[in-house]
Amino acid sequence: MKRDFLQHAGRVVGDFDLRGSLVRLEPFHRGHIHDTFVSIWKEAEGETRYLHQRINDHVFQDVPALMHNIERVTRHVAARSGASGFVTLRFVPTRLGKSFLVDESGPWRTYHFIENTQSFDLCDSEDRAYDAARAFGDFQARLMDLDPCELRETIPDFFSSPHRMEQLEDALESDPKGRAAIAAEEVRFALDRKPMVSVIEGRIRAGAFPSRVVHGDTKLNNVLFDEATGKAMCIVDLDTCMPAYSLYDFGDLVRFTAATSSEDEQDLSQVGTNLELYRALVAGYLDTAGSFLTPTEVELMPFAARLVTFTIGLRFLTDYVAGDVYFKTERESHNLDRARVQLAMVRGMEEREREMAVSRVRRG
Ligand code: GN1
Ligand code: MG
Repeated sequence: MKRDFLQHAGRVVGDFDLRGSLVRLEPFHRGHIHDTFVSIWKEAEGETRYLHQRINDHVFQDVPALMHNIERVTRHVAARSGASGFVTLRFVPTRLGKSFLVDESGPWRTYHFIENTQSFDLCDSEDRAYDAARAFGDFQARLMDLDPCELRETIPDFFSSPHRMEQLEDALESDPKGRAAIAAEEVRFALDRKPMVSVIEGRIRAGAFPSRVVHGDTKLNNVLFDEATGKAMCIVDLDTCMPAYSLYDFGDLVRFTAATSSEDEQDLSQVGTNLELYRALVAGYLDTAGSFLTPTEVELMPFAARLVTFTIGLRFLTDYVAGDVYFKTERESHNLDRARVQLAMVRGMEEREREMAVSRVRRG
């Protein structure tokens, strides 16, 4: 990050309704989309930390709608937290009382920092997987009575796998960087699986289950765990809370949390899905989401894992072919590496389809 941008950020955060004097501001390297910073403010009572984000308005073009959704969801979830010990994200308003501000560098928002928690990029135990899955299922259960019509679709067709396939086909057609040939093997793998992308949408159209509000980015590192008790305490990154199919959240959870490697591992021999972690995710998710899922959805859980993994793979592959216009990258073929990981996991899940069936997992 450039030094003058950090200085600029230092000026911007002063426009939020924070007390005391700014001690320090540092970049906080999280996610593929926004620029994130943490600041420390000193007051008479001590020091307080805040998290600031310059929102990526290339990705989220309707920032008021994005902020509307997060405010609506946090209000709803907070009202249903009861004695669960769960903490909900809270914004700090601007000095003018708004949820975000826009300056020449773009839109900015500020959250209270949630102290004494930790997050994990890789899952270290079945208990951790179970707990994360319980937390996301519980989050969805609390959103059950939020009418999806109250939320705006901030990125059109964001969760639609057929749409993601079309985007890949469009990128291949224009091929602005001549990368389609380099990714020929991955492209073939993806196109061969085209029928898969419309399965869930077909079931929803046929009325098998409704669409509902989802979190939409259920990576393990979007759960904050209490440092003292190790228990899941807060769900963060609510940018993609939108109407979709419930199982998207389960699928994304498996994609990331049961993965045996990082999302951009270059050694494909490390890539796969850990079935012990997968079983823990199934059990944890059903513990809290089992009450509202239909039998068809429960049966589709392993398929959703495969479909979401495939769909994120399509998105990385598309961005590689399109010339890295969406996800942040750190190297030339970063998006291709990410796509390879997702597609290798899809292949693994295809091979282990029988073992992943929920009826088997539950019996075992
Ligand atoms: C992006 O930036 P991050 O990591 O929170 C993306 C998700 C993907 C994810 C893949 C708005 O989320 O949809 O699943 O990368 N968010 C957006 O790691 O596109
Ligand atoms: Mg996210």
